[in-house]
Amino acid sequence: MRTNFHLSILCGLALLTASCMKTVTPPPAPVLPVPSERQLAWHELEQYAFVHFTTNTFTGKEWGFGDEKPTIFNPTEMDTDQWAQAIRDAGLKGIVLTCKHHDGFCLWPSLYTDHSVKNSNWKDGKGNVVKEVRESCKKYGLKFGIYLSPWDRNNADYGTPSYIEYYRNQLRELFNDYGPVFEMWFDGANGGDGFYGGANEKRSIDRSTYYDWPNTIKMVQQMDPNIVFFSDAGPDIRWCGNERGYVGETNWSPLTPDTLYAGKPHINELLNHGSEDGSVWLPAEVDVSIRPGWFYHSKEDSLVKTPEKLFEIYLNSVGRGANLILNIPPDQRGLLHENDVKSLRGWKKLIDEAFATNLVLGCEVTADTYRGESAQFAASNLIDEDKETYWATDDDVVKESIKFDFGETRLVKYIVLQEYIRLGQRVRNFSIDAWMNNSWQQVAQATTIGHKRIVRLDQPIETQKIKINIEDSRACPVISNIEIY
Ligand code: FUL
Repeated sequence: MRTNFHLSILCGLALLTASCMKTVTPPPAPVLPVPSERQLAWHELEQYAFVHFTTNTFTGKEWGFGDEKPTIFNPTEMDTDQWAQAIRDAGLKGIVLTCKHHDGFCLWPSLYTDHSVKNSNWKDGKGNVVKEVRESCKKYGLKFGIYLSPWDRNNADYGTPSYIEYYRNQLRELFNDYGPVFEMWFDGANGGDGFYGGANEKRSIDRSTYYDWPNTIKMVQQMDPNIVFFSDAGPDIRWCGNERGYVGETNWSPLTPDTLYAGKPHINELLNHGSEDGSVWLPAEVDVSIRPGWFYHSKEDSLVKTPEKLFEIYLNSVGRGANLILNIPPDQRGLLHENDVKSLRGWKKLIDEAFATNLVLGCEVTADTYRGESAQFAASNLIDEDKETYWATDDDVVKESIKFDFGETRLVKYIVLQEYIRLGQRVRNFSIDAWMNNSWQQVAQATTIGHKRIVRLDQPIETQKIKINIEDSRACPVISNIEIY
């Protein structure tokens, strides 16, 4: 009796296991390349501030020659809390500070040079902008990033091997005293002429070998393993190829770094679009200033970008799967100017208004097919507000539609889509239909999705149903999130 009982339990278990095995559908295989954990964390930030501040703020220049007297740096009402608060209130997630720009002037009292705040009149030479910004970032919940210009027009050794040691010593000071650092910005600008300790000459370097980047990067990674590096060509984040505030409408995060070298024809186009068959994950960052210049100049007070322009930049950067680094330069008082703060506020208001009511929450969502007909890959994952769950199709399905029914007529203007990029970037093209006059009518067409795509319809439309058609994909589509506003 006991044996029979055991036997039937065993049989039951075996049957259950067999039936479970039959219904488990494996997730899609990744389409390479895929982002690293560090890059995934960076994608989530989406937007942060750039702050350009140095002697240029006081001389009116954009590129200081390197012969500026440190005493000229003298902000009168310096308040980094004011910067951090305005930046946080605008929805930006961090600050990347120009700790040293091309003029070589250091915003912290570096032990390795006299060309710094320690020889300025500001706070009798006892001030430290890097430290103050670091502390304000902490106070306002912002990440902190470092820009340290490789080109140094002040340093007498620039162009010789000893300058590389100088540069690395400064990185050690910054990372040891002001970390953790979320992003390091290596600027590709190398103009040639400069003060260079009084030599007043033109110095050329071989960009590909002089800085010995692989070893510098290794050194920084040892100090801060979570850092991501930005430069024209990565290794973690790439430049978007312009400083006007947009990445390509088609924007692939993959790119093959071997195809990137200065002087290559159409390089900026390549940076702007990435490449579908790229060998590494190298997502784009869009760097743009709220003013015409990177540094504050009072003559540009009336030329601050409007909230509407900033909103367009947002759609053309974050809305195309890139991150946005928006420069807001402090003025001679050491404050973000009233006009800039006003624009930031207006911009945040536009974003909040545009994305106020997500119409998909609680609505009916269906896809004609989903992977293995398993709930794990059903369309409901698109609207569960969990970015770790996703809708996916069977491996041989690269063209499929998803339908949303709001149950009543609603006004639609924006559609937000996100791929589950842990498994690679896949979608090549998609279109959007709206149910109007008893039929589906195409209202938009777009190409890549990646981390995020925001489609703005030409006109807001009244409709009860929206259909998203994935038209073509490198492999079965894997979408984690859709929002409709
Ligand atoms: C450029 C620099 O030359 C500009 O001054 C600015 O810092 C910008 C972000 O990068 O390459």
